[in-house]
Amino acid sequence: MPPVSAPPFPPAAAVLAPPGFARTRTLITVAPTGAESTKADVPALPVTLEELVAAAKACEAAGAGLVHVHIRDEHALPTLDLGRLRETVAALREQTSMVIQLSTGGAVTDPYEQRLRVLEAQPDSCSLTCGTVNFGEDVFLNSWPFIVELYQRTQAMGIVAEFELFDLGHVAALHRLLDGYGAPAGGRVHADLVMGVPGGMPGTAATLVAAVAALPEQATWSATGIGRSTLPVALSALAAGGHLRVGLEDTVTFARGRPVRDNAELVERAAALAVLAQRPPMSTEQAREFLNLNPGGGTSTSGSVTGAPGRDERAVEA
Ligand code: KMH
Ligand code: ZN
Repeated sequence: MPPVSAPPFPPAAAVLAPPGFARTRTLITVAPTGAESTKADVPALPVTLEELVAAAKACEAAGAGLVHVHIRDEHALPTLDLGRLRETVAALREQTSMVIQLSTGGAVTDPYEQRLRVLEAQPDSCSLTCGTVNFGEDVFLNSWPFIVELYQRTQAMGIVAEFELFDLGHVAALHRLLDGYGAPAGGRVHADLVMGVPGGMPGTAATLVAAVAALPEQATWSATGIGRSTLPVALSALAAGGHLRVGLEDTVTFARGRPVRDNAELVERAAALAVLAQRPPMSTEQAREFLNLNPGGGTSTSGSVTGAPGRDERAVEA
């Protein structure tokens, strides 16, 4: 179990400014599986390691720079089994060059302790949801103590936290987290607006603009629209200078009455939109640089639990 006390990370005001190409390129994240759809309902869903790696490779070729990973067990049900997670990270590292982000959200039924232990699989990045939200018929629980515990562990382990924001209240919680506990590992504050969940903020242009306006000043962000809000959110995000997340976790219908062929189809569409917006997809190398990740793993500004640098050792841009 990793220690829970964080090394001295800089205050939130000292987060890194994004590199110049963050304005001219689009980070495309693919979320290929999720925890909600069943293989029976969505046959294109990658549920085995082989299917997941094949999907990731196809999505990388189509322009995705980051893969947000949920895994399934031998019955294709969501699992946070640590052995499987480690195997998954190793396979994705070997066969792709994408940034590997493990979900710490898991399924709504997953206990906090298992969600914390996901970090032990040593991904480049992990999702960190900044509050509780009604989630269809369910509740996706993220208490403040859990959020803080998870955040401090990411800092101590040099894992880049991506802040998942399902509601405007979660944006306020992100400020509270940064003010209280400093910048994330890597120094980049990167958030993902998850819009259109029944119970969360709606997937509309007006809501996206309000959420973006409320983000911390230096934050970069992507957006994803669940279900039929996919296209309005993607188009709004590009218009507002943001990045994109797509995938079968969020969208199973490509157009009215037409199921998504596979994850790569969604990435291809996102990449085409990004090209139209004259902000083509980032390469995987650029995605790593964007998040301040070393090519060989770990962050440039933090690393081991004992060796994480203090504020003065970090390259903090004005
Ligand atoms: N499956 C949802 C309950 C995340 O990956 O961090 C949570 C989720 C968020 O998908
Ligand atoms: Zn997820």
